[in-house]
Amino acid sequence: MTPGWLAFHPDPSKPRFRLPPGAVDAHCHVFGPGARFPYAPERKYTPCDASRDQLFALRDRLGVSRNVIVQATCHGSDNRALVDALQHAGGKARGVATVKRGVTDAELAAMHAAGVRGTRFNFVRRLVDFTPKDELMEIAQRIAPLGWHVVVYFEAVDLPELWDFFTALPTTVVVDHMGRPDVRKSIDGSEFELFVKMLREHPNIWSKVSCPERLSVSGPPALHGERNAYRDVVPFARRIVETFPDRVLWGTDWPHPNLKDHMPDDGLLVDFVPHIAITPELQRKLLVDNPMRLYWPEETL
Ligand code: 0GY
Repeated sequence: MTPGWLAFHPDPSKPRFRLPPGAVDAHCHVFGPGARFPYAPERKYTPCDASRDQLFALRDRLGVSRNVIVQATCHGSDNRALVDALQHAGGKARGVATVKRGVTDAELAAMHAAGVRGTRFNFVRRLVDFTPKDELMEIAQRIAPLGWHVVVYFEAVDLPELWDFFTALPTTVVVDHMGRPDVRKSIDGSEFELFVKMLREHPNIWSKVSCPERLSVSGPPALHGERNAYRDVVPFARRIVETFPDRVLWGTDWPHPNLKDHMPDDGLLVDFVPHIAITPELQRKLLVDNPMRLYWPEETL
């Protein structure tokens, strides 16, 4: 594991907020185990192992019903750990893979059969080397006929440069972690407004309102026992949930790669939800209806 980085919380608290039946954790990962599913040679960090069985145990502890497992950069475009997790989830997990331009139709079909429903394009410089946009567009065109979507991860300052590419994608586009706003800046400032404008003008673009623990400056609760964590992220996430209630997803981001300062208690991340989706209807859309429509459409017809 990369020195100085933390392992996931060994004993997350039981959330106070009761998730609605059928709730989906739509952003989480599996890492390795490295001895069985080696990490990619080109990776920028080495995580702690975080197995599918540990993910499924967390799911049950938090009261989540299903997972969407997202390929992380430390596994590159080798999706074997992801596919293995999907195949052992009893239908309760779907996935987002990372594919390269040379991927074959047979490989795509095999991933689809395992439960993959999207591909991820990562633009966070500390995590990946640059992939040319024409190559990514070609991949998007390959996966579109399968009904897959594209998940994009980037930093807010890079949105102006990425705007034309994102808005030209031929599929549903899901933005990780609200496009990583700088929550020290005004919610009404030009940076966050550009993100809101992108969703307003492009009804195929969705957002995950995840990762308050990464975005927060105020951090976890200072007082032991207080469960109102990451409050500086609340106005940003709440605005997205209330403006685009049918295009938002929530996830834990377990096992939280790359965190150095503190490791979130996953129970607190669940208790964050009623602060950003304040009515039962908004909660049901965020946690159940939207992820089901995107990842298990055959069950929602
Ligand atoms: C996340 C966030 C991070 C890492 C990755 O694929 C990844 O390695 O996404 C991060 O370091 O911000 O969504 O897991």
